[in-house]
Amino acid sequence: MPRALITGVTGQDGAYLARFLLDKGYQVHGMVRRSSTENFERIADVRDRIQLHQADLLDQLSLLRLLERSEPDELYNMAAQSFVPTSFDQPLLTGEFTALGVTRLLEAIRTVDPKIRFYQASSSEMFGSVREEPQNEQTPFWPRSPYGVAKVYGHWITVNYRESYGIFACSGILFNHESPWRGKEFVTRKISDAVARIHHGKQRKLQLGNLDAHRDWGFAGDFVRAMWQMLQHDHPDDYVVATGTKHSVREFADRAFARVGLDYREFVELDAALLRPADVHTLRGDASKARRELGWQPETSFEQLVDLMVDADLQRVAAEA
Ligand code: NAP
Ligand code: G4F
Repeated sequence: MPRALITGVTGQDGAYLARFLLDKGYQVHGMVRRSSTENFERIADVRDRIQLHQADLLDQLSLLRLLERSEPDELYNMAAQSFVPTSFDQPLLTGEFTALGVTRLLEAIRTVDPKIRFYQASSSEMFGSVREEPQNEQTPFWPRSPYGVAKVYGHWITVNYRESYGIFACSGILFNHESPWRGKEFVTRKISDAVARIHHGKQRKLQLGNLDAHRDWGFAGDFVRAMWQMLQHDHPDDYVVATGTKHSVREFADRAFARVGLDYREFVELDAALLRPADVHTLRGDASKARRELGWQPETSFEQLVDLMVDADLQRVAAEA
């Protein structure tokens, strides 16, 4: 039975990946950090099939022990401070988690078992102020936030440990991917949650920032498959994972409100406090390398994604009521 270790197993991607690997017959281990109350909602129904271990990206010794105890064949690094606005408020902590945390894991692999295959969750935020469209593996990086800068470090240290020490280390440059398990502070889930609450009379207005930002939004369930495919390939490499289409925040809101027969313009208010010191205005990825070499392609359209997120929040809010 192959063994996989997932850091960030309590997050959106960790939860989808854990289910995917369980279905593939893996023994799944998850790294969780200590908190005063457990936050295992996303893995509640598979909790008894995952072996959880406490460790923290900030604590090198805890990572060494984690690898010794879990003995993984594959390590998926999903853990990070992943919210861009927080990275402007906490740039040093973001660097510790999202950048240096990657080196700590790679050092643990070197020390405990250099044969462990490593996946790093890199990000389209690295393209930032984009140099070309669509963005592929050769497009230069120009990050626009401390988060983006930290991810550039994580990306290059992964490449460096592959080249320096022969570790099977892959960097997946994933464009935005969403789901009903997306954190509610990210714009898509903020919108789908608001639509459901407004529909059920629990909220009146929705404050948003930059409505004209464009993103290449895909479904998280599709994207975790690409992570696994990278680690099954015959050689380690870096891949862009994206749908190849982009839409604005405005378009997302338009479709989400229309799902319940409402016009977003009657509910959305602009809040300047939600604008970022520097934003990424547009992203659109070219995943042809992943399609060609891994056989990966997305299965969920933008329209299906919006609908499934709104429908899930409608159900949840109705159940809460
Ligand atoms: P998420 O929902 O915010 O989950 C982040 C996970 O990291 C959580 O499980 C969190 O644990 C954990 N974590 C944070 N700091 C930690 C620390 N110091 N030690 C241990 N665990 C820590 O993020 P996601 O959307 O699933 O994304 C997964 C990864 O992909 C992240 O690295 C993100 O930056 C990257 N990424 C995401 C996207 C996207 O569109 N979703 C695109 C490109 C790249 P708690 O539950 O305890 O907070
Ligand atoms: O949903 P967002 O917060 O995601 P963002 O900044 O693109 O980052 C996400 O995707 C990255 C991949 O490119 C990941 F690496 C990262 O970890 C994270 O998962 O914001 C998307 C856009 C931005 O341009 C933002 O300015 O939506 C705009 N926006 C407009 N109003 C808003 C809001 N974003 C948020 N969070 N909240 C708003 O009210």
